[in-house]
Order: sequence, then C-alpha cells, then structure tokens
Amino acid sequence: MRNINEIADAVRRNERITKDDALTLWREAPLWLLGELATERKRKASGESVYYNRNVHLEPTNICLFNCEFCSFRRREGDADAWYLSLEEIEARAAELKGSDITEVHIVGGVHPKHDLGTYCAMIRRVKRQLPEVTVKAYTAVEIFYMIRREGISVVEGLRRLKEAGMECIPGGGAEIFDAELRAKICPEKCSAEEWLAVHRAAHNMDIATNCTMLYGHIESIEQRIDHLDRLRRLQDEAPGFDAFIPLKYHSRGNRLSEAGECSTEEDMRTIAMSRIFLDNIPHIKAYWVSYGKATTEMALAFGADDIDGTIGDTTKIYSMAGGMERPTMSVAELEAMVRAVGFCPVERDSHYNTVCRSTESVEVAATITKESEMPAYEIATNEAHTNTNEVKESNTDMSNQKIEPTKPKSTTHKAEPKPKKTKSGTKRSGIPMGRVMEALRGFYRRFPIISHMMLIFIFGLILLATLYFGLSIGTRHGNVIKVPNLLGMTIEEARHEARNKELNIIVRDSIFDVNLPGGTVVDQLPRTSEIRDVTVKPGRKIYVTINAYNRRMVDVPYVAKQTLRQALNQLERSGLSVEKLVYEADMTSTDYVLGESIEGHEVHPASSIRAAVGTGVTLTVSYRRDEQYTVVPRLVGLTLQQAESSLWDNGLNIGKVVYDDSVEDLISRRTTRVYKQSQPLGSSLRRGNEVMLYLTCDMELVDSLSKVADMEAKRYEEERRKELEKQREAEREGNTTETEQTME
Ligand code: V47
Repeated sequence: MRNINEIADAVRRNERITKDDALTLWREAPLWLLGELATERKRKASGESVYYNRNVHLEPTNICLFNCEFCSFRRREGDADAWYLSLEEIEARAAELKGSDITEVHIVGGVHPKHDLGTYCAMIRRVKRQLPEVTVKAYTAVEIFYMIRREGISVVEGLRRLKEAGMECIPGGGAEIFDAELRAKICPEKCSAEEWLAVHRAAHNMDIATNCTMLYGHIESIEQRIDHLDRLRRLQDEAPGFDAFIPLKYHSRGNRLSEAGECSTEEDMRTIAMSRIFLDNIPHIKAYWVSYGKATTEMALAFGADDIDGTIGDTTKIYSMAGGMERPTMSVAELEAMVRAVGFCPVERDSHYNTVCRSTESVEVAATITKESEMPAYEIATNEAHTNTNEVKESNTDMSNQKIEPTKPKSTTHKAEPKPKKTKSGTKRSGIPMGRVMEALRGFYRRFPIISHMMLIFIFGLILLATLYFGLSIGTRHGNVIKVPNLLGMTIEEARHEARNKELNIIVRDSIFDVNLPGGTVVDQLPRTSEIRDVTVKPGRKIYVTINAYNRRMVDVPYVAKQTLRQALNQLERSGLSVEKLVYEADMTSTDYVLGESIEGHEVHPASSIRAAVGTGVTLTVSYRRDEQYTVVPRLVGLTLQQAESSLWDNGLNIGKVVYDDSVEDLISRRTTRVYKQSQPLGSSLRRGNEVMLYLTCDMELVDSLSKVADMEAKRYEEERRKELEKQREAEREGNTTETEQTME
C-alpha cells in the first residue's frame, strides 16, 4: 500500500491511482492536499476555463412507478401535489421559451405508468418542434431502460428511436450508488447497476454523449463510493462517451432516508476532489449549483470542478422538494461572477462542451460553435490571455490607492535651457533635415518633460499593442480563413468533395426522411453561410450536416379509432405517421370522436398488422353532432408547414393547396418556409373537414410583418369572443330570472 506522499507524487506525475490509493487519500489526506492535486488535474483537463450553459429543465410528471427511499419528488397518481403535463402542455412550455437564448432543455421526471417509448419520443418531438435549435438532453438511463423493456426491443433500437425523435445526449441521473446491496436498500425497483451501465455503454457506442452521477452522503460507505467511481472509470476506458461526472449531494427533507442527515461541506469537497483525481478519463466534473448553493459551488471550483451547470430559470423541483434551494435560477452575470470570484475564466458552453460565441460583430464563428478540444492550442491560449488581461486590469485598479510618483527626467531638473545647437541646413538625409528634427524633439523634451514621458509611454503602448496584434494574427492564422461553402442540396459525396477542396471536414450528425428529396441530399448544415451573412472558419474545421435518409423506415400502423381525435392524433404522431385526410360524418352523440381509420386504401382494425413508411398519411373518419358542425379557423401565420398541419387537424380541418411564393427556390428551401397567408382568416367559422389553403415563404421579414397583423386580428377576435360570451351569459341569466319569477308566481 502506498502512503499519501507516494500517491500525491503519482498524481502529480499524472498517473492513474488505484482503488486502494483512493481509499487512503479519501480517508487520510489533508483537505488542502486534495484541493491542490485536484486543481492540478483540473488545469490539465480544462486550463483556466469553468463552464456553464443557458438551460432549462422540463419535468413532465412527478408521478412515478418507483418508490426510492431518498426521493422527495415522487408522488402517486391522485395525490394533491402530483402533476402531469400532457404533450400539448409540454409543447406550450417549449413555445414559451421561443426567442430566449437557452441552448439546452434537460428532460427528466417520474416514470409514469402510462408513458411508453412513443410518449417519450413525442415529448422530445414536441419540444423540438417549438425549439428546433435547442439540444434536448433527455431521460435518465433508468427511464430509458424502463421504456425499452416495456417496448420489448433492444437498447440500441430504443436509443435509435429516441435519437431519431431528437434526443442528442443523455443526462447522468439514476446511477445513485451501484453497489447491489445498497441499491437494494435505497432504490430496489430501479434498474440494476449493470443495466444502467449497459444503456450508457450502448449510447457511447452510438456516439451519443452522456453524463454520469453518484448520489452520495446518505448511508453509503467510502468503499462503495470508490467502487461506483471505479465502474464509471472502467466503462469510460472501454467505451468513452461520458462528458461529465456530477457528484449529487443527498438532500434529506421529505424522504425516508431523512434520519441519515446530510454530509458536511468538507465531505462535499473531498468527494469532488476525489472524483477529479480518480476519474482521470472523464473530462469534466460538475458542481451542480442547484444542489450545493452558491457558496459551496464556488468552493468546489477550488477542488477540481470545472462546470457549474446552467441558468435553470426555476424549472426543476427535484432539489427544492428535498430541502434544497427554492425556485432555483441564476443569471449569466451571476454564474460568471461565481467563476471569476475563484479566479477562473467563465466559458459558456453548449451541451457538448463547445464554446458558445455570442459576439454579433465578429463574423467568424459568430454563428458557429467551436469545440475547445478541437481548438488549436493558440486559440485556447488567446481565450486565457484575454482573461488574464482582465485580471491585470483589475489588479491595476487595486493599485489605484498607491501613490505613483512621476519619474523626473534627470537632465531637465534645474538646468537652464541650452541654446539650440546650430546645425548646417545642408545636412539632410533622404531629404529630411534629421538634425533639425532631433534638435526640435530634444528641445520639446527639455521644456515639457512630463508630457514627453507620457507621449513616450503612449507610443510604446501602441507599439506593444501592434506587436501583440500582428503576432497573434500570425500565430492564430487570423487571416487564414475559409468561407463556409453552401452545401445544401448537394449529395453527401459532392459535399465531401467540396469540403475537401476547402480543407474542411464533413460530419454527418443527423438524418431526416423527406419523400421529395433523393437519399443522401444535404438538407442542413452547421455552420451555414446565408444570403445575409458569410461565415468563415479556419482550415480543418468540421461542418456538421444533416442528410436525407436513403431508406424510409417502416412502422406498425396503430389502431387509433374509438377514441377522441386528439388522442388519435397523438398516437399517430408517436408512431411517426401523419394525417392524409379527416372525413367528417354526422353522429347523434359526439363531435371529434374517431369512428374509423384507413391507410393507403386499407381499413385498419384492432387486429390488423399493417406496416407503413414513416410519414404516411392516415385517413380518419370522425364524428360531428349536427349542432357542432362548425369549427373555428386557428391562427396559422408564422407557423412552419408541420405546425400549421397539426393545428388544422387539432381543429378538425384539412390542409388544402400549399402555395410557395417566389422566394422558395427549391425543395431544400421549402424546409425553412413559414406560413404568411391562410385562405380563411383566423377566427372565421368553417364546416368541420373543410380545407384551408396555406401560402408559404422563405421571406422572414414578410412573415414577421404579417404575424404582427395576425396578432392584432387574434386580439380583435379574442375581444369579440369575450363580448359574445358575456352576451350569452347575460341572456342566460335573464332567462333564468324570468323562469324563477314565473315559478314563484
Ligand atoms: O437521479 C433524487 C438525484 C437525480 C435526491 O446530467 C437526489 O447534467 C439529492 O441526474 N437528494 C436527477 N439528489 C438529477 C440529475 C442531474 C441533475 C443535474 C444535471 C445532470 C446532468 C443530472 O437527482 C436522480 C437522483 O440521483 N436525487 N432525489 C435527493 N433527495
């Protein structure tokens, strides 16, 4: 067994420590030593940077099948404080975030008995429909394992479907403590450690990045913590893909482990430092400020943490319900101040630890994101140099109390002004009377020594700045930039060829399926040069593209009749199918109840096992009561075609002709269009099943201006509806009074 000094030396030599070493350090090392070693390792991993992001959490429900001992969040169906968000409510929440600057939605919640893989995928789709640019980090391995087992498919297939729905990465929750005996005590119903690890292993093998956590500070031992870290380290060796490890401090209010109490801040620091030292293959250690609070999070940055999570915006209840901070929210300024307080450099990141550049002025990379690990060293150095400059500035300000004496030029003190020496006017060099100029300068220097010194300092400053600027330009190949080519519409082979010519790399990051486009067509790219703005990058950079898939995926057609239209539409969406047409039939009892279903000419029955390509339209026969034959046309201006379709179907209407204006040049640009006109105005009354024609454009200025008009129309319509309803209520009240009077008579 090695002693503390030997282990510390090994850490300093950047060697891996064993489980025994970890136990010795954890139990015996002084806290300052852990801080020093962990900070050394942190600096090797991420320099002076500490990361944060702009994020929200989405917790669709707290109703959970599992009943873990440490959980204060879980409720049973029917409990007064249970909540459940429908797909519509989830989408509405996402819609509220439109226009905000968040880059990530983290979805995690209870394992609801009614949720299946389809529901989970639909939730992601709903969020992505409103926030297409935002990364969805979704579902703990516990939720994923549950939905996949329920579906009876492989983990890989389950992950593939989630990825297809828009899941980009997986959070680290649900790991708790891996030790089987302890797991059986604190969360017996959750998936096992092996199952949790299997989900993450599969994700890593599919290039899906994930995080990992450990719930500590309850009834676990230090040996069990080290065993947990060891299993994570081994998985990362075998199948790398963990971006960050998050030690989650147990909070004791309102759960069945309360008697265990909460561990000390010293124990928090030991845990963070040991995580950084032991997990030498996981790049980031996150101090989750929502769990730790501000002061402990700041301290954690001196014990190896290099991430503090994000702005949150009061969107998570897991910790407040367990006694943590109420309404957790943090501004970017506050997050950055926390980092600066400890002397590190705050860096906004996206979900993949790419640096987010928000400068609107700088063309280069303004619209793009640069992965730090891909950044050449000189760029990172520039970032750091930048911060250091700030630090210097600050320390200069601190020196403002010190008296700074102007240096007196020795030669000028009391001497009488010497007469200027006569120079021969004929002594010219290159046509400039150098002697005279020098003489004049000397004279000026003698008469105005202080001003002369200030000017000299200024000139030296200028020279220094110019040297720095040109030096850095050369060092960072500043001028050596390439305009990002427009790859949209090219085949992936053409795009690769074009990129090779420009010394760029193509990475296929996603695929969609559009029946109108040939397989392999590039339909999206990041970064993208638009008509309005060129984007330039340095040679060797990656361009991420989305392509149209070659083959259409086949899915089972679900039986969606004998339920409400809304339920049927949800089920179809979850299956990846669309609506061909809504056919309305008069009925005595109900409106918007699905009576029958067919697809490509075949009736669908409960027992039929029909398969169809993703996106195929289903015809639904739907009921209407004669007194409810009419429906109201919704507002469609400003929506994408897909959103407008959903909105029309929700209101019992069909899509008529779709007309694209001149700004839409090809099939690719169709994907970026929005509705600028609808054939029937919003609020007008239309027979159920009728069609509404849609006019689409790529001209966003047009859409914006017509959206404003639509907003006004919507307000007017709301006002009219309100007045109408009031009138109706008034009439009903009057009717009731007359009836009562008559009865009394
Ligand atoms: O899995 C539940 C933990 C986790 C309590 O990946 C509790 O970036 C303390 O995983 N006291 C969910 N912890 C949260 C989570 C997470 C959070 C932030 C960022 C990321 C990420 C992941 O919360 C659960 C469980 O381990 N938890 N109850 C409690 N009483």
